[in-house]
Amino acid sequence: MRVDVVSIFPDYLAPLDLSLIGKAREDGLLDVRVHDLRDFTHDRHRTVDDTPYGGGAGMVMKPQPWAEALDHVLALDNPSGAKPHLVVPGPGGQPFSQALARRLALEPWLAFACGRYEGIDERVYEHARDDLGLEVSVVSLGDYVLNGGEVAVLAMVEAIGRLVPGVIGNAESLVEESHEDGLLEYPIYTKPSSWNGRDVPAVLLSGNHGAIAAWRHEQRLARTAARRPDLLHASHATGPDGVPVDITAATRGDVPELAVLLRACAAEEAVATGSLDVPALHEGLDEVSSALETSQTWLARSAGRLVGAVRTRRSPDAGDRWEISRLCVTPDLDGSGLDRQLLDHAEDTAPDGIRTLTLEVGAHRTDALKAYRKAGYRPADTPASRPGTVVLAKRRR
Ligand code: JDE
Repeated sequence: MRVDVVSIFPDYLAPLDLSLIGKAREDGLLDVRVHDLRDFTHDRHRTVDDTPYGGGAGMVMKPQPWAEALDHVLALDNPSGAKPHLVVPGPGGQPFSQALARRLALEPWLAFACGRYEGIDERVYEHARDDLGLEVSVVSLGDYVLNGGEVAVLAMVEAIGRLVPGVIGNAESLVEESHEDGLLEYPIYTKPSSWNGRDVPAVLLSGNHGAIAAWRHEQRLARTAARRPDLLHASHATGPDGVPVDITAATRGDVPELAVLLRACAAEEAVATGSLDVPALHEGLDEVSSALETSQTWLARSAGRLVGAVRTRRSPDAGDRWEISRLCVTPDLDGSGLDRQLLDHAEDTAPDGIRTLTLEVGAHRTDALKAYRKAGYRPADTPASRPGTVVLAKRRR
């Protein structure tokens, strides 16, 4: 793979001579060339920046040196016959990831443009795309600001370079690593088995390979849930035990998603009772939205995904009664305990002075009814507001 890097600090890229990437360069697997942007200026001060049109803080990199630097890079010998894919590190780019590294590792030729100051004149990007015919990607290492793209290029060339065939000897060492399958790595240990009063987990010394694999998978899930809940896909969810569930008050922005969840629960009830007389089935965005004004809706989210909801309000008829309704959990988390978690939350948020808690629920939901009985609810005198439901009540402790 051919790599060209343009920077006003070419020495910053010196680490590319070291370690695995340096070895790959020696072996001819990577052909890395670093260019000084100031070589493409023509004034005595070798100026690469100027003040921004429209005002604002800082300086902007001028287009002309960049255009000449790109022309120079394109004119260099290139065995692949292709044009380079131009990668510009910047905080406003698409996120760099293992998946993007894998795609870029398939390119025969990458050119990196290291910006400094506030960034590069926008016309450089347009020129590279429209006039030079390059594919241009602005890529971010993360949501923070560096002084220049050089450190980002070091990271990207290392992540991409190690994926080039031959750079890493053992293909297996690539497969098992973090981010290749969406979970973080399990904790690892080496000898001695006891060090400074700390023992290696006994299961790892047991020789029981099944138990070791199960333990490692558990560790990966727990670690990912704790450090990177955003990585946890629903397919890994084992319910509230495995994935932390966040319960927060619903706001206007939650309405579309919440309406879909409530429809799903209402549809289940309609199917179970053979009746379309299920109020939640007929509620659209407006009803769900206006319910936020007259009652409190709580949402359960697991790794960002809406997995449950419950509605509470003080009874308009009897001020000492707290009405809990629309208790709804996604089908894949049925029986996970999330239902009970939401009910507990609905009870805990009842204000002082509440004597009775009521819960209206579909009469067909026998498992749920059993669980509510266990939670202290009994059929109430209050008649159900519609067929197919029962009202349960319990005294507040
Ligand atoms: C790369 N994540 C962050 C920084 C910049 C204010 C100050 C500076 C090409 O334009 C750039 C490049 C860089 C350097 O890269 C990063 C980075 N991944 O900071 C700025 C923008 N605004 C502009």
